[in-house]
Amino acid sequence: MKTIFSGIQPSGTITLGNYIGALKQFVELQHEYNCYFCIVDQHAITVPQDRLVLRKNIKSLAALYVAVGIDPSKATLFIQSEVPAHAQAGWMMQCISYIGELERMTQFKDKSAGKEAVSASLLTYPPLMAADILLYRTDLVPVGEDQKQHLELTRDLAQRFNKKYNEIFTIPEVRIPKVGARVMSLQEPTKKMSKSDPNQKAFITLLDDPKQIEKKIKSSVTDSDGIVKFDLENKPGISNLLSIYSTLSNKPISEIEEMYASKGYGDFKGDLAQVVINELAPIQEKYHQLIDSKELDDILDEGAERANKVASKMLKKMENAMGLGRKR
Ligand code: ATP
Ligand code: LTN
Repeated sequence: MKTIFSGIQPSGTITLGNYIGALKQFVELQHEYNCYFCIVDQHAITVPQDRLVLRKNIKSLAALYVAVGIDPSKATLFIQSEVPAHAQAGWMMQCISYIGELERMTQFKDKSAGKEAVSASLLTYPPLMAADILLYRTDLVPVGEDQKQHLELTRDLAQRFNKKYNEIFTIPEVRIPKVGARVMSLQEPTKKMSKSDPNQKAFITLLDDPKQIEKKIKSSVTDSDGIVKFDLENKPGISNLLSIYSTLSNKPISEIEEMYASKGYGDFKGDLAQVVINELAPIQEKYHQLIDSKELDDILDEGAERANKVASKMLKKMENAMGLGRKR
């Protein structure tokens, strides 16, 4: 059976973007692959986090993974910092990365632009991500479009290591969904929807209540021509809403365009809000059952144990290949 690895940062409550671009695919893939799903808290601290909020977000993300349908008896669900091999292997991957290639990463450029104090870890984020993936002999990494560049770098680093030291790494492939790979901000539809956006109206979280969802969709930025039509260049707002509608209702975009051919944005937005509310209702119900349960802690304990077993073996191979410590 082939192996999948993917991670989400506990940097806020996950958004409709994370759900459509990443989580929704995970649920389908868990039946065909040996899956590792990680809460990447060490990636989240590359930007400042409040200690208590981070703790809460980690648990909340774990509960959401399960609430959307990840089955912990099939997939391994764990917290990155509870498997020390990630940070250890991340250091080794940093040692074979070049500053130049890290500076070229769009996420680094976006997150550091205009900032005075940029943490070194924002630059060395991709080697840690490469370590996450390579520790599990991952074949496939399902992510949203924004992570494609990091995956290309992961492949380069793996090949570099294999050539320089020893052929120990599997070279992973990226998997990006056809529709919904890049859900856009509701307020600036040319920018991706992001859970750490300071503007709350720009994103819908999986835990928003029906009133908030309706309000955010109704006040989303569109255009003034009143025609529900997919046109990324001239109508980015409406195109984004159409993509969301399409992925959640399983209807092709053309069919939705026809449904609203003689209706205005008001009807379209009202119906879309209902589609989103209906999708999230069962997820939220499950979430509330899980969030303070012992079951959730047991799932994470077991996940960490399983992940530690696999990751520490590969770590040992990496150390042997590079000549660290004593041979054992
Ligand atoms: P942050 O705002 O803290 O940088 P984020 O919301 O961009 O976080 P991540 O935790 O970095 O989310 O990403 C988790 C997964 O969700 C990744 O696979 C990523 O590609 C995917 N993803 C993130 N944002 C979107 C989006 N707007 N559309 C589709 N997929 C997305
Ligand atoms: N960098 C990713 C999160 C992430 C990840 C990973 C995704 C960390 N490690 C390993 C896939 C595989 C992000 O910012 N979305």
